[in-house]
Formats: sequence, structure tokens, C-alpha cells
Amino acid sequence: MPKFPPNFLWGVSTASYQIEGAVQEDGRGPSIWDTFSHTPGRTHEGDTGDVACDHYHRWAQDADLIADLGVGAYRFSIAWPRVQPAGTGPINDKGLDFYDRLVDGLLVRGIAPVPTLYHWDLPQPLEDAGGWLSRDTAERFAEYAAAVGDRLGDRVRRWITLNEPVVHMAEGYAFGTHAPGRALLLDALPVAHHQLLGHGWAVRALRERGATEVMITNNCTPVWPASDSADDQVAAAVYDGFHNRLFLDPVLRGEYPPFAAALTDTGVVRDGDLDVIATPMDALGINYYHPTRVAAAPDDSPLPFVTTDIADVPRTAFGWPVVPDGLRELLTGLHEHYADVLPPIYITENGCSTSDSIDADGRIRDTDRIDYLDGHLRALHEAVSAGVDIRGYFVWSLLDNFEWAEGYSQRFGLVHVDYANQQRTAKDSYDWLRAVLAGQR
Ligand code: IFM
Repeated sequence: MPKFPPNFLWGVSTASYQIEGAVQEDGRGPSIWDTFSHTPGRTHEGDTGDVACDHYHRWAQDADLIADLGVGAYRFSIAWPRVQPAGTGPINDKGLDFYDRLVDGLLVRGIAPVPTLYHWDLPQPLEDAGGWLSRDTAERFAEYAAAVGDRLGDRVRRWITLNEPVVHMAEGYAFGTHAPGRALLLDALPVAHHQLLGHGWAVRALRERGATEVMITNNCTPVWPASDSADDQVAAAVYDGFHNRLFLDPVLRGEYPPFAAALTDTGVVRDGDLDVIATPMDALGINYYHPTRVAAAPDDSPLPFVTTDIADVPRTAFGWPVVPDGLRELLTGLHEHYADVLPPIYITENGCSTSDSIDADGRIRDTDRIDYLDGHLRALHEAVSAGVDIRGYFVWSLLDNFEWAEGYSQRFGLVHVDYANQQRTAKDSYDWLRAVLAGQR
């Protein structure tokens, strides 16, 4: 593996609802994912995050796994309903105590904590009041951010406000495949604006509490037109607008792309909002999994594009195309497009699900994951060599976990979790990554 720059930050990522379990412990309130996953037919085989990886009780063992891997950072998320069970009103000290213990436990092991404030587990009472369709949720998010900053800001340097607002808007509010399960198609657009507004206010709240590095994490994809036809080119540009630019232009340039007139012309965006959203960040988080191939939609389609297959490439267990060079293409493209305004980048998620099995000797030979990570790290290095300012890379994920609507059917971990007894087993990819990291020192 080629050498990355000195001080390059290596890490692993997880998210609260996907690993914590303990959904009714120590005063945690219900989240939209509790409601959604307990609604029949919403998740694979009715799986829920009730227990997940039981990380709430086993965090110390998991922190040991992170330390033994040799990474310098751990990106986790904070469950809003643990900290503020109703999403408004009283703060639940016991909920904050958990993250307090976790942060101290990481620091003592030499691991930098990188908390994400919101990874999709909205307190259910806020959803009942309109969720992210309501501007009020952005204000509540800023208050919650301040409360967490008050408690952890003396030890946490690097913060992430939101995880993948595009996926939350699209799957949660446009298509209904994730919580809260609303299928509003283009009427979901205000969800983008209110998340971004909450992000901007949260950046300010965290800075006032001593944060030195604050960022948002977006899921970004290179978009490939399915053909040279003008219709497919237009469809690809529209998809790029919705997936990438709708979330990058406002935070980096303080403006929405022209197609978002549905937001700017309807009063959803108020005077001063874009200044809040464009509050300078110190870095940008990028989650990359695969490129997206896009064609024009048939006339009767409710959306102007359809995604189509990328042929002749390997696939993950999820069926996602494996295109490591897409990561280089994405990063060099962002570097060119946002040249004057692009802050340093962290890859805050990258990884794949594989069909793992435990061999008779107890080993999990997840060679597909090793190939995936090896290819993506080499592509990342090419982007660094091309001059893109990239400061770190986090693998998704430390542990096998609750993969949203897919439940426990997709395994993304460097560490296998036996959900029957919560036993953790390091996979071959964990040992491979540890050796790679040792070679970087
Ligand atoms: O598991 C998710 C994560 O919560 C957000 N980014 C993509 C991952 C894999 O689907």
C-alpha cells in the first residue's frame, strides 16, 4: 500500500441505532427507527435495533477492538432520543453519561472521538410534530447540539453534525423505505433545507463551545449518464443536482442550485437561512460506496431519472457495484468543481457488505472486503497525489450491525457479530487493515 501523508487520520465508523441496542434503558425515548422497525413489513424479517450489537453495554470491549486495530479515531453517533427523550425540553443526564463514558474510554486508549450528532434516529415526538418537514425541528436540533457540546466539548475536538442528509430525505421522506416511512417524492424537498439549517445552527453552537473542527457528512456519488443521448445527459445532471449539489452548494457556496426553486420560491427558505447554512466548516465528510448510472425516465414516471445497472464489475453482497476508481473520480471532480471553496476532506465512510461465513477453524475469510478496501485505498491515494486535500479515512464499519431496512441481512463489519450471543470475532479484513496501518507508521 502506498504511504499516505503524515498525520493522516485512520478510523472506523458506526451509528447509534445500528449498534447500541438498550432502547429502553436509562430514560431513552422512542425514535422514528423504533417505530418504523416495529411496524410489520418495514424491515427484513421484522428486524429491529432493540438489541443490535448491545454496544451500550459492551462499548469497552468494542473500544479495545478499535485500539487493537491501530486506528487513531472512532466515528460514532449520538442518539438524540437518549440525550433528549422528547426531542425538546429536559436533557436526560443518564443518556449523556453514556457518551461521557465512551469519550473518556476512547481517550484513555489513545483514540480520538469523532461524534456525529444525527444519524437518522429522530425522537418520535418530533416526527409526530412534522419531523424534518417542519422548520421547528431545525431549531430543536440546534438546542440538542448545544446540550451535547456543553457536556462533551471539553474533550471532543472534531464533530460531525449530520450524516447523509440526502439519504435521510430520499429514503425516509421521498420514497418511504426508511423511517419515518413517508413517500412524498418531490414534496420531501423541505427536509433538505431544514436539515441543512439545523446543521448551520449546530456548527455555530459547537463553535461557541470550543469545537475546533466541525463538518457535515454527505453521501456523494459520481453520476454516469447511461448513454450519450441528450435525454440521458440531462437526467444525469438532474440526478447529480439532487444527490450531490443540493447538499454541497448551500454549505460551500451559500446558494441552492437553480433546480431547487421549489424551495426558494415557496417561502421554505427565509432571509438569512443560507448564511446560516454556509457557516464556514473546517472540513467536509464524504461517504463513498459506488458510482450511479442514470438514464432518462419513461414519460409516466414521477421522477425525471431512473438509475440503471453498471455492468461487468464485481458486486457486493448488497448488489452494489464495486468501482474503486469512482472514489478518485469523485474526489478530483469535487476538487475541480468547488476549487475555491472546498475545505479539507475526510472520507467518513467506505466499505462493503459481504456474505461472510465462519470456517471450521474459526476464521472469517472475507477476501471480498479486503479487495474492496485495498482498491479504494489505492484510489484514495491517487486522489491525494492529484492534489486533493484529504485528511483521513474511516471504514464502514467496525462491527456487523443493523443495516436499516435490510436488518441484519447485510454484514459490513471488520468484526463479525454473532447476534445470538453477541460474540465478536475479528475477520481477516481486520487483520489485513491492522497490517496496512502498521505499514503506514
Ligand atoms: O449503514 C449505512 C450507514 O448508516 C450510512 N451510510 C451507508 C451505510 C451502508 O448502507
